[in-house]
Amino acid sequence: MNAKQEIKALVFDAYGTLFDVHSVISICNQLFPDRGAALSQAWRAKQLEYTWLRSLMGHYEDFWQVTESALIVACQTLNLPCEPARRAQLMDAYLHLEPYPDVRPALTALADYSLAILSNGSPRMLQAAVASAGLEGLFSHVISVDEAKIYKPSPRVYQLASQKMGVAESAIGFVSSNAWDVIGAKAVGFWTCWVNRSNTKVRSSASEE
Ligand code: 2OP
Repeated sequence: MNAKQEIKALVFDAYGTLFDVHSVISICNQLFPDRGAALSQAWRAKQLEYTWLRSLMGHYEDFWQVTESALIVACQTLNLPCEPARRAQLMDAYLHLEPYPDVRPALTALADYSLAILSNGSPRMLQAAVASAGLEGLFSHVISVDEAKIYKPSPRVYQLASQKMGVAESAIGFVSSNAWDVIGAKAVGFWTCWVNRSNTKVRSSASEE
């Protein structure tokens, strides 16, 4: 069977795939002129690093706490003063991330499938982001890793989607812009779709070298 015949449910990653994590650049620039892009990059990199470290160490803290710790360290690294009032403003931006312009048309076109989100985000963060982007009602499930108390790419996270949706791994198509997330989903038997949002150049085979 091919993917089109077999896939019953489509499961989307949230941050970087549906929601643009770098939409925080404008508020970062307001607070730290001309440093917005650098802060956003450092913030996201630390955020992901901390999820992987926490999973390996077996010390789960939810994504809100991880995101705040990452912000503090990113600011320190860039020598940007980030007292509690500024920190609160920046953290609040994470609840109102902009959706990519293709998200609503794509989800609407795929409405014949069961659609879900599977994300590192805490339930409160995901609810806020979905509501702020006007995407409420489009998903049958919004699933947070918080139920498994471990981050992607742990197999337990992807299996959570299969369990919650009542759909076999082999009947799920997983969509993410994060290549490592796609690889994690593939490892448990999902069909996968990598959304190359950063226009990364890829070679399809060694023979092209
Ligand atoms: C997410 O789980 C990996 O940040 C990404 O939403």
